[in-house]
Amino acid sequence: MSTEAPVKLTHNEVIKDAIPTLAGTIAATLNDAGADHFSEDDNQFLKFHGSYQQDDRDRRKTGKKYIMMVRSRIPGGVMTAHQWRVFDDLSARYGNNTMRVTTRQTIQFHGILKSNLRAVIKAINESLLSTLAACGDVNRNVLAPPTPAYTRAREQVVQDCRRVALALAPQTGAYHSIWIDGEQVDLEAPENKNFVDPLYGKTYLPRKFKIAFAIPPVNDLDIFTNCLGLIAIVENDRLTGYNLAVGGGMGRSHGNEATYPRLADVIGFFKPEKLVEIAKAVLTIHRDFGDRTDRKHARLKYIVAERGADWTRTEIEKRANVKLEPARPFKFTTTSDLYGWHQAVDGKWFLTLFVETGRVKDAGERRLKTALRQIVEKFPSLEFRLSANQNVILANIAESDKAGINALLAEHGVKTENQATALHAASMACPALPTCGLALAESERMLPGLIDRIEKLCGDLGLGGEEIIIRSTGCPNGCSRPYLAEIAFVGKAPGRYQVWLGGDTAGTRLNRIWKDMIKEEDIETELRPLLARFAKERNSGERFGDWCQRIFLKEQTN
Ligand code: SRM
Ligand code: SF4
Repeated sequence: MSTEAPVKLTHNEVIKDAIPTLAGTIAATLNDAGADHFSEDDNQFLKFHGSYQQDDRDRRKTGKKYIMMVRSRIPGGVMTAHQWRVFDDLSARYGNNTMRVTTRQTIQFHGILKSNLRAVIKAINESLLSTLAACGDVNRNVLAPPTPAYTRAREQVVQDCRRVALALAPQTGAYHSIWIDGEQVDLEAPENKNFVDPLYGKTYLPRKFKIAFAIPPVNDLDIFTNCLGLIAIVENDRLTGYNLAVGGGMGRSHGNEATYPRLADVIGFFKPEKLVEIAKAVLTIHRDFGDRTDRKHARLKYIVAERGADWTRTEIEKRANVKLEPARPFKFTTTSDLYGWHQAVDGKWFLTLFVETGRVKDAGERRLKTALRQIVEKFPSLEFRLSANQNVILANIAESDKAGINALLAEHGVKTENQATALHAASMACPALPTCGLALAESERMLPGLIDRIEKLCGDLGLGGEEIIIRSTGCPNGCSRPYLAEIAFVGKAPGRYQVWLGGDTAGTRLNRIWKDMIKEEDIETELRPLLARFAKERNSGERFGDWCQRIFLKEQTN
């Protein structure tokens, strides 16, 4: 008789096992005009379909007002002008007339009513994009370098990104039944009850899984924060293969030391032919070894941290039937986007537009949303690329179209040069309030004003124009990847933040906590002496994050 205590699986595992098609009763609830929201279990299934049930937290005093968030899946963040136009229509017709470019190169709609959810998801599918697996315990949107400036090898890397996204997509037919055909899946039919996804199995992954591709020296998608990072090794403009990085992630919880941000380990090199096998090997390691008893300990990063890089390498080699070569040399130097107009390697032009906190909207004189709408109508062959820094890149532009695009942007108050000050241009914020149910403090609505104040402080101290990467989140989950920033504000309670210091400009170093609970209005007072010391003591050209790491944080530890 076994003496081992029975394993208690999380509720998410129990419901996936019971309904492996992930259909839940979503379609039945959609078809019930009297129901204003989904059950808690269906809410979990909805995530796999790319939607979250939220409520407007600004309006809670008068009772919960349910709204839906819809997240699309856009491998590499590449959209046609037509797809942008469809998304623009959907946001105006069914959402809150904004489109939010996310830190994983997708677009989120907020404020959709349950009664319009099917129309939105159906239209996204008809535009030949999807929402399937945008969220949930599966592989999420796969990131790829959006900037076409540097090497022709980018095209191959984007193809590889699409190949991996397709190979790791879940196979359930429920998505089609619910959103396209509008039918409730018969949960008792044996083919549905016994459905087993060929890759994921019956219960999918223990938690989300994330992949990104990067081409050194540009790390504009923070590759080391992904479960699986693929670092392209390019020689003479040709892709020779990928260095493999495994086990990154940002999420942590306040007061739970067993949860922590972690950068991925680089464990070897392989040729592009083995890409899909390698990706499947890493994903199935997560599937088979991930902790299904505790969702706070269920990400791949904990397997890699606890079992070690050598174990992980051996397991990947066994599963993919490949011998990994030693990792090839590479160096990242920047995480930023190239703002403004630039010429790509193929001679075409591209324009990177700054989007504050990723929110594409019309705001006062700067009517970015309308400008982009008019641009897609007049220039239907250009391409959109969403950056993981929450910006929009217009690409594949002929020299002769530049003037017309500039004119439309100028008419709507959108600049193409000096679009934002150095601090704004290098900042990111997660949405937090009022839509995110997990937010403990403001982020998107707070950060731009705070940056104005820090900018003034920098000016007073002789640091005007200095670039410092600043990121904020409304809770410790890390959606804007704050633990890589030079300064991060992580929400702890309403109006109060932890402050983290010491990330680098290449996205290769985690920062460390400095203060645990600062009131938002006290942030400048707290930062002033530190920035003043930095201005006086820095080495020539030294960045704030590097100085913090070299001097200040060391003093704090001693
Ligand atoms: Fe995130 C959950 C927004 C990128 C770590 N994230 C959420 C939810 C869905 C809240 C929820 O579960 O109820 C947020 C929806 C807010 C809203 O109102 O829209 C949310 N995450 C976002 C976005 C929109 C932030 C943004 O500013 O763009 C990003 C959407 C990405 C996408 O298009 O797929 C987003 N989230 C990230 C990233 C960054 C990345 O992947 O590069 C991270 C850190 C990396 C990582 O995964 O470790 C991240 N989000 C989390 C976590 C913590 C996971 C963990 O390991 O503990 C949660 C909470 C959870 O999963 O339980 C979360
Ligand atoms: Fe919500 Fe926290 Fe993510 Fe911000 S970091 S969007 S508050 S889960």
